[in-house]
Amino acid sequence: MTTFQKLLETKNKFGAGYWVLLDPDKLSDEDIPQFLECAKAAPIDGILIGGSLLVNADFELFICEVKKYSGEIPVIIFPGSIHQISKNADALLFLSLISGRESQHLIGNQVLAAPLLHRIGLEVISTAYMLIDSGKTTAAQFMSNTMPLPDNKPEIVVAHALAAEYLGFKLIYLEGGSGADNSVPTEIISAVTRVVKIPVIVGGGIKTPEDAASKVNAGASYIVTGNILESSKDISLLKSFAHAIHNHK
Ligand code: 1GP
Repeated sequence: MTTFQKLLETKNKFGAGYWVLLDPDKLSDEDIPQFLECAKAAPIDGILIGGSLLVNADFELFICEVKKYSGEIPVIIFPGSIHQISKNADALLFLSLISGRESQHLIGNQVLAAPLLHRIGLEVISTAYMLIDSGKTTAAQFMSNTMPLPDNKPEIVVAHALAAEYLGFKLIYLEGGSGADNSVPTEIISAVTRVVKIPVIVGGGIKTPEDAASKVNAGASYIVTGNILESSKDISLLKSFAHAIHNHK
């Protein structure tokens, strides 16, 4: 079974899946085993690894360390750049930043990465990545030098989502930006999921299980959290998020 099929299976089982974003610069090697014990117990359905800018950590070593303890949870690269590629992950979200008009992020980096991905045989999951305005400049906006889509114009987001589906992307990622003040509004999520058939991931600025559940009720198939677990240092929150996302009805 491919990782993509596995991700779809969790969505079919629970109605929605819970993924956690790990930033190699923020989670120390010593904390990985305990974190993953809690993640397995929660349970979470996917681990994303990546960041707009990695400064200190050794990406490859971090992936290997996480894989040692992740058990059955898929470990998926969420690349902030073409330097974030490893054959030791289970898959990679092959992102195209379709909210922007910057050719390097739409197709240039993908062309550079494709031969390497082919050589190492890593599963790729094509993902239409859209930045949604969230109240302040996020790292993803700054690093990509692109404007986010307005958060009060659902019709513009829907048009991008439809284009993504027609272009054959497997997933859509609605991104408020890591550490965003405001998460993606439920009105945007429901406008998109009413129209497109491919699964929609929502992340960025989700700080409470209740907010996560409201995104799922609006039609999100996968919820991603990152910062909240780092800032609260309370990993029992994993269970609360998983419970809210898996039992949202
Ligand atoms: C960023 O969606 C993820 O790509 C996670 O965002 O860190 O704000 O939870 P947060």
